[in-house]
Amino acid sequence: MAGLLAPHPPHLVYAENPEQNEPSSEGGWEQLRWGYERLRESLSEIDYDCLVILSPHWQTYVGTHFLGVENFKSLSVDPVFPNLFRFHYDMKIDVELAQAIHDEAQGQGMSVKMMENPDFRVDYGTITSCHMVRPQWDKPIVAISSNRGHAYYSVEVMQEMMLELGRATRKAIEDSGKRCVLIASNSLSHRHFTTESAVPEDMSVEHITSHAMHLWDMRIIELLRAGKSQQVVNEMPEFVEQAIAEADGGALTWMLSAIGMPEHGAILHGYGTIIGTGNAIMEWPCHAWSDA
Ligand code: 2X7
Ligand code: FE2
Repeated sequence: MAGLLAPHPPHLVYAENPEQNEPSSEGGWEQLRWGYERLRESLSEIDYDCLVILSPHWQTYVGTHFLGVENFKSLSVDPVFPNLFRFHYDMKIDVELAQAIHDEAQGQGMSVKMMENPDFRVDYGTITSCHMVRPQWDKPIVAISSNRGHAYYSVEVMQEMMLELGRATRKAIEDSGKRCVLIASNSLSHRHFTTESAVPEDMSVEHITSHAMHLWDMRIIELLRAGKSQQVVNEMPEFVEQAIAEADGGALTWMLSAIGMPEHGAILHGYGTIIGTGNAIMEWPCHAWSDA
């Protein structure tokens, strides 16, 4: 098992110019794309069966949902950046593992549901992170929604639910015997510009929105590099409130819980901003830890 923080701004796919994406670019956001390159290199050394991902852009307001159809194939258009992301995806789902995590979470009293509509359009967060982690699209995926508990309760309640979902995920994966890479798909600080430059990939205008956002990003990265996962979870309410952090969707807390709230330091593969938001690419190579 390995855990990843793998952010999903569609700009990264746009800048890569894969054949599945309709718009074309002159590149951009290289610091982050080189970070993803280093992550892919690191993952190429391990053999795994499946990607398990939680995306804050699949928003379900009644419980946590799991994609529950073997194959999803369609066009995904980013609602905010249709000029950057019109991506033709063809995705295999590990329905068996999705169902097992669903059942385990249900057994723990969580509100959960399998999403069995074959015409459902998969969100761009799931697609972007999966593409950047594994552009070959040859691994089955378990995709988990964000139940937005912070919106109608609080960040604290959302965290508790994600800790429980993480434990259920871990138990179901262990029982399945499958080797999984778990992806928290989110940016860190998430205050973004409200206008776009004429050339979106013009890097002369790319920077963090404010010093305060930079300080929060660096704090979270240093804590994770130092193995202080529990402290990050403890500080999440302040981080979410002050940095409008995209970890509000629960992905980071879920992933840290699923890999056992590690005290081992994470590897930082890259950091960069995208329309002012802070994004870190990080890896927790649990498979290499003797106590894992
Ligand atoms: O979804 C995103 C994001 N999280 C950050 C920046 C830009 C676009 O999309
Ligand atoms: Fe996002």
